[in-house]
Amino acid sequence: MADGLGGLDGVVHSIAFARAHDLEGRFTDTAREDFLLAMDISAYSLVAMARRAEPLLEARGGGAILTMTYLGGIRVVPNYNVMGVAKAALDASMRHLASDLGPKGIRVNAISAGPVRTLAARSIAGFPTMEAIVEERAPLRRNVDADDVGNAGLYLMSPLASNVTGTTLYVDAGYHAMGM
Ligand code: 0WE
Repeated sequence: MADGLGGLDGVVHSIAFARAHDLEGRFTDTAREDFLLAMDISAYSLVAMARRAEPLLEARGGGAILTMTYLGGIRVVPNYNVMGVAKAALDASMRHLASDLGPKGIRVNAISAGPVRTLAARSIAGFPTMEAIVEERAPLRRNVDADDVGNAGLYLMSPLASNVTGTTLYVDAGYHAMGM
């Protein structure tokens, strides 16, 4: 890859999973197996991906890794449950990877998006209610769409963010700033 033909400039990590029955009811009732499944797919996958991407990014003289997180990793969002715990692990993993890979010129960041209406969102009970709450309370009084997230992702992956690493960029119409 020293020939300049191989390698990667960046990698976007955008995968999460919890059993549907764990995204409702009490977090207290989460089974060990389901907890580990959510952590494995939603948090460890970033570590596994970063380790494999590292030599490919290094071959290009550095690069960027981006992951997708959610407010439910730092605060209690009803029903987010085990996914909140997995996002907390993902956030901490992002910072540790930023520390490890920074000396190689590899930046690692996260976007914390507001709820986005996607295919997966359709199966989440109470999603329309969440959209209504965001429209009512977020400073910008509107919901976030995929383009909003894509634009912020383009920034973080680009040289415009050349000295930005180990951080979370909120793309949530300002919702996270509110206390009530
Ligand atoms: O991270 C997420 C959801 C990710 C997700 C979605 C599903 C649906 C289908 C993970 N696992 C599954 N498993 C399935 O079987 N979000 C940020 C969106 C989301 O999900 C919620 C939310 C929000 C916001 C679930 C409960 C409460 C709020």
